[in-house]
Amino acid sequence: MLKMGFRWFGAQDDPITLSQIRQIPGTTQVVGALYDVPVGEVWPLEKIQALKKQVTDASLSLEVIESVNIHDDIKIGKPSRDRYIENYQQTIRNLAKCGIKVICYNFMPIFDWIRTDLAYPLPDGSTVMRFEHQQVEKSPEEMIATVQNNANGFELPGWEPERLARVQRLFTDYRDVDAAKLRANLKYFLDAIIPVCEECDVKMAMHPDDPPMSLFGLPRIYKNRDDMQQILAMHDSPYNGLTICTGSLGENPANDLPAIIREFVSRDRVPFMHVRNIKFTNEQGDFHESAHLSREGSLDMVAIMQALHEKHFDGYIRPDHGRNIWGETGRPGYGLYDRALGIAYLNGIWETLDHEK
Ligand code: DNO
Repeated sequence: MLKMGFRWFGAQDDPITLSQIRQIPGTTQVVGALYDVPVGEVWPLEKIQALKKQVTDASLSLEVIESVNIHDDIKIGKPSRDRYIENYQQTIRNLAKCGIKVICYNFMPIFDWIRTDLAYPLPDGSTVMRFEHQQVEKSPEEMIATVQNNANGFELPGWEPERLARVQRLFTDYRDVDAAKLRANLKYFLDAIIPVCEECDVKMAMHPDDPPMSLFGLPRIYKNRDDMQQILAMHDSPYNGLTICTGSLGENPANDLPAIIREFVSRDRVPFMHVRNIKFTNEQGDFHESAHLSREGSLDMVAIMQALHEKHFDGYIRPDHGRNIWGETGRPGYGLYDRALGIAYLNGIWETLDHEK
C-alpha cells in the first residue's frame, strides 16, 4: 500500500486546512515541518508534539518531515559544523519521540530549488512555475528578487529571507567548496547522524538537486543515478536513504526515471517519493511544470508508477508542485486543487496496477 501524503505548511502559514486535506480520497499522511525554528537550531519537543497533535486531531498522520534543513556551515565544512550536527542529532531524537519515520532534506549550497518564473500562464489559463536557462545568467540577486516578488506574499520552502539576505557572504564562503569537498562534507554529516537514526528508527531521505545541474558555479551532488550510488555508498545503512523526486531528476532528460526507481527501490533505499510532471519547451531543456497527467507534460507517469508497483514500493509518496487553477491564489506550486487532482490520478493508476496483477 502506498502511504499517500500532502505537504502542509502549518496552520499559521498555509491557507489550506487539515480538514480539506482529510477530504482528498486516499490521503492519510501530512508531510509537515516546523517553520519557525531557525536553520541549525534544535527542534523543541513541545513544538513537534503540538504539530503532531494538530495533525492527529484531524484524523491524519504525521510521519514524514520535509525538511529539516542543513545549516550552511555543515555543507561548507566550517569548524562550527559540529555544534550544528549535534543539534541535528537532537532534532532526530525529538522527532523520533513523536513517531516520525522519515526526514527529507537536501544538500544544495545556498539555494534550494530554483525557478525563473513562478506564475507562467498556460493556454488553459492556469499558472505554473517555469525554468529558463537564459534567465539564470542574471545575477543571483536578481533571481532571488524575481522569486520573492512573485510568491503571492508567501514564504517559499527553502527560501528563508534571513539566509538570502546574506547571499553574497555565502557565495564567498562557498568559494573553495567544489563537488568533492561538498561530498566529503555530506559524508562527515552522514557518519555523525546515521547511527542516531539507526538508534531512533528514523530514515533520512535526501532530495535531489532541483534543477539537477550546477548553477552560479555552485556544486551539485545529487543529479543522477551515479550520484545516488555515491551518496548511498558514503554510509551504507538502510537509514541513509533517498527521496526520488520525478520532477527534479526528470528535468534532465538523460535520467531514466523508471530504471532509477527500479534500482533503488529494490535496494530498499527510497523511503519517500515526490511524483510530479514537467514539460520541456525546447532543445535547451527549458521546462515548465504541468498537471500530473502524462500527456500534459514530458514524463510518462504510468511508467513511473509501474516501476514503483513492480518493486512493491510501500513507502511514503506525495504529489508535488501543481498548477494554480480555479482562481486559487495559493503558494506557487502548492495550491490545493491541482495537487488533489494529482493524488486522484496517481491513486487511479495504482488501483489499475493492483487489478492487473
Ligand atoms: C520545493 C521542494 C524542496 C524540497 C527540499 C527538500 O518545492 O521540493 O524545497 O522540499 O529540497 O529538502
